[in-house]
Amino acid sequence: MEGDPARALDELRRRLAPLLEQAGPGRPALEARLEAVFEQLFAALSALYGHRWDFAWQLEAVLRTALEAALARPERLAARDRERRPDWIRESRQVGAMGYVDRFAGSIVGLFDRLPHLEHLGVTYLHLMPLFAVPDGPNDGGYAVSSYREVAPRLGSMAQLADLAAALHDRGMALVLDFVLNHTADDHAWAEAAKAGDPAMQAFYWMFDERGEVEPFARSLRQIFPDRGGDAFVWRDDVAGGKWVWSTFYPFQWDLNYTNPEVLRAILGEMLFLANQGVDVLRLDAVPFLWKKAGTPCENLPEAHLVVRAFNAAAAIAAPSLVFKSEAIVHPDEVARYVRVDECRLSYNPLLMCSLWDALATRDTRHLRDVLARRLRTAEGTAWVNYLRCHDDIGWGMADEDMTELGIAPEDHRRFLNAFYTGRFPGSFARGLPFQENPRTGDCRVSGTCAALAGLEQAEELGDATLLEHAVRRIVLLHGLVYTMGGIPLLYLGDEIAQPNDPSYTSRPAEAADNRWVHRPFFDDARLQRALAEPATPAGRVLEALVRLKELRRSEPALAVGPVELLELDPRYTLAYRKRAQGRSLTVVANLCEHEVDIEAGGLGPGPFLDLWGGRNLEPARLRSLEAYGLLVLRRDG
Ligand code: OTU
Repeated sequence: MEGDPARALDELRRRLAPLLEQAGPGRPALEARLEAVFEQLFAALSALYGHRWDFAWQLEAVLRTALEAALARPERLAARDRERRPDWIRESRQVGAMGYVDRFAGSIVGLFDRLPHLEHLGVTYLHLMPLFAVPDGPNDGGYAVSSYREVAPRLGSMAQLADLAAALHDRGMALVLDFVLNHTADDHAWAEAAKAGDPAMQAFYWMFDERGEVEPFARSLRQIFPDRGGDAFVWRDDVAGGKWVWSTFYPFQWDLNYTNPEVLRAILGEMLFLANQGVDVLRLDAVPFLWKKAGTPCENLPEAHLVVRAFNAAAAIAAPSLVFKSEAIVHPDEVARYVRVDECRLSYNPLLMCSLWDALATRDTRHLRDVLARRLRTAEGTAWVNYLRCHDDIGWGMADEDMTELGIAPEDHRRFLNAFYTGRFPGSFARGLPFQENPRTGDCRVSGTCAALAGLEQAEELGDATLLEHAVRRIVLLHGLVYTMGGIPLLYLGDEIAQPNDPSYTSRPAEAADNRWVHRPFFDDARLQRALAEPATPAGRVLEALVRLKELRRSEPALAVGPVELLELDPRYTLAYRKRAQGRSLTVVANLCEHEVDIEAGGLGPGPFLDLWGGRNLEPARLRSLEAYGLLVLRRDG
């Protein structure tokens, strides 16, 4: 049966008839979904596990898991599956926001009180950071999951989460959750059973008796968190018999072994359980690491894609409106490979993120333009999630070869960007912190809130009015680009009121060693109230700008996902692009430098234009320069 999907499907239909039967009137639709994706599922699973004697059984088991979840799907969500247009992710009206439940709202119940604020920002896509049960003490901000079916008690309960999902849906918002599928916490029930000596559960993880067995893998791996010391393997004598355990990230996060099909099926069950609580988008954490093979870097292996395709097909049967978002912070070529309708329809756009900060530091948009011109096209049905920063550090993930072509020396340039954004470079406006500085290579990444990185903290410290003005304009400008580029803009909650770095993490033992906490501040309610009451303050100006950007997205379908056409107005400092949709076009012009810059406005084509951002009419013939960090959003008038 391995080779022939059609025969396999016939046979499986017979074997699974009792389950299909239970779908009652929903059976034809369920069978149609099964048929539509069966080839994809079969192709992925047979490539991964077809060599196994029990492959037929494994395939059937995966399908059973999907069908059981389909049968358990609440009617409200089944209706949502039928109504939701798959292309919603590409609409211009989408606006994303992310944050930690406790830091943004105290608890899941507290989130209900924050809904008016989210509506004010036009949020349609709410990404809550991991909120599941975790070990006490360090848990990597929730990325060490002890149970996928339990909410951390201090945040609330699964029933409250399901209620929240329903409340969000009623307001036109989608619920996005992290799905940490590369590893579990070392106190997950599977890990506990492995410790107790259950061989089936030890086979869920990568466990080795001898250091010698580890070496063929260890030699070719990159260190993700160099600060932890050692490599990705930890000796655990609390595992029966004593074992080396693979842990790519922190030692308490144990990597799951997807060469074992039981792992894929178990994780599928957890995933579909969450989908059935009302989660619309699952952010697949650390997706490049899912598959391991000795002698390779164990990142972005072809099998990692097959695992995602298998999940995608199974989810299409059980929870057809579920969307996957890829979290792959790797080379741009590799990032792009996960963005496909049969893998992840959504993906973080780390390249745009770091290229924007790059242009801001260098006052040179050439690399950014190059990125826009050739790297960020998306296929039908997919979209980027565009962001300035997230809960993680910023890494300079540009392609070396692109930089070299532009005459930029990659290593030196990254060193410059790190020095600039950690405030060590003379004249820098940024106040970031070096994250995971590697003393051996001198590499690091950067932590910091948007306001801290864009100069607001420095300006406030120095009490300098010009610096303050520049900092506010930078923050507005960067968000202006992210909101108009196409793709879902993703705001880190707190950045809409320009919250500064929060150094208080150093006094919390579970956080002190990880400075990413500096940019995960507790939401400052008093600051929000002031921002609302005093729109001329920096926080007030940023908030007002974000509300206006939301309105712009709502009224201008040209800002939906689609090609970005570059225009050239000057050789270096500015960025200008045009977006078109439904017979309308919109042109965005930005100056990424703190000086007034001369431009050749002929590049805009014939006017007159209405500048929707500045609220005035513009005749290109009379436009000779752009002000410091100026932003124009132009619609052809008439
Ligand atoms: C992710 O990040 C999460 O976003 C982090 O918050 C977690 O610590 C981590 O996984 C472990 O769960 O290396 O510096 O290519 O770069 O998964 C952040 C993907 C990370 C990795 C990414 C990882």
